[in-house]
Amino acid sequence: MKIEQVELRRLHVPLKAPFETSFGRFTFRDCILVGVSSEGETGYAESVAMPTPYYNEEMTDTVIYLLKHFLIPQLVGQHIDKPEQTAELFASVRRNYMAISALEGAVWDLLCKAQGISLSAALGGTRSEIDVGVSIGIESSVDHVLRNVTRFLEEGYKKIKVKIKPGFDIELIDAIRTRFGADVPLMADANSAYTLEHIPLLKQLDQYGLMMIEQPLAHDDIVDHATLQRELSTPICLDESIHSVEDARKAIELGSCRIINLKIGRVGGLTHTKNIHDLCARHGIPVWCGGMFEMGVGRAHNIAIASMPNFTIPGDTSTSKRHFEEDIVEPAVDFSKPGTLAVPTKPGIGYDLNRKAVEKYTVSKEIFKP
Ligand code: OSB
Ligand code: MG
Repeated sequence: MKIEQVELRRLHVPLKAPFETSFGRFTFRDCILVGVSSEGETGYAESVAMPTPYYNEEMTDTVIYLLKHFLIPQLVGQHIDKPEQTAELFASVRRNYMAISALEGAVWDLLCKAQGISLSAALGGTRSEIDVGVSIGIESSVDHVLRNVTRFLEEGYKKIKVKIKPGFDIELIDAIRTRFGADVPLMADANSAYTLEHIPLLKQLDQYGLMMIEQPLAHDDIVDHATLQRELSTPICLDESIHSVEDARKAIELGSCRIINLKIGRVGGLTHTKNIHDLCARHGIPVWCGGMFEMGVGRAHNIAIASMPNFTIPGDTSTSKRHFEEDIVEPAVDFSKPGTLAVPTKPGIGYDLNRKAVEKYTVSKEIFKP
């Protein structure tokens, strides 16, 4: 199909409650919604970049710059018949994976809609339902986190992930285990807040039977993580450090992790996500789908990838109401039964835009044609 038009919107959507990590505090979603159109169909995707360059080097403004000045001009007017062609088209761009991913994901949705198949089916998804976990931010007290854990366990979430940082770690995990018992599927995400000097402290976590510890060391490291993994019985899961299939191959070879958190935006799109998924499956490394406060369109993409066979651990693919009063898709993303999301079978991402909500939250809009 010939790509006829790309629409770029920036949306500002408040989070229900501020979310704090070791690298910053978020109060709203600064979302880019991309629509790619051809032959009367439009495919949609979101950028997952944050408003600040503290998760990785990208941020909303750099994503918009890349899209406007490099990526969209290369795509409009092109004939695209296989979704993998978009990844090839942008293969010579270094990094800027969240920008590439926003456009690439919209093309996948467009082609699936044109062919009448669901995104899950196109990716080789094998699940009709996925198990769902939740990510809980750092709070001003351990008690506050305990209250959040109670609430999300009651809602049915099947994995609890808590954010930790030095000074807000052992006591927190100890309190959760003491209150909720050893059987709660529990993990911690450090967002790179530790160094090898913390080995004695991190070893203390081994006694709590965590499913994994996510990204304890530097965002650009896979060497020290291998050293740390040799010292820990708790599996290390990498998030920030994995940007490509090559990163994943090297991390697996070095023994830097036993699990990988896959985020479509962080690795440059669905084609690369699928390739990393397949590589991990061949090496017996389970993967799960991370979250970046996606709105409904991004959530729908996440649900589709989580239906692939090696996504064997519940992801951070919580429902719309976890972070938002109102979503930009209808119906909003909600449990089919507690802790479970149904994988859509409709063409493409399987959710329709809630156009009224999209308009309400749009702060700027631009249209590109050949
Ligand atoms: O490290 O997984 C992370 C949010 C923003 C940036 C990084 C991360 C996160 C989350 C939130 O953990 C997951 C979510 O609820 O979408
Ligand atoms: Mg993480």
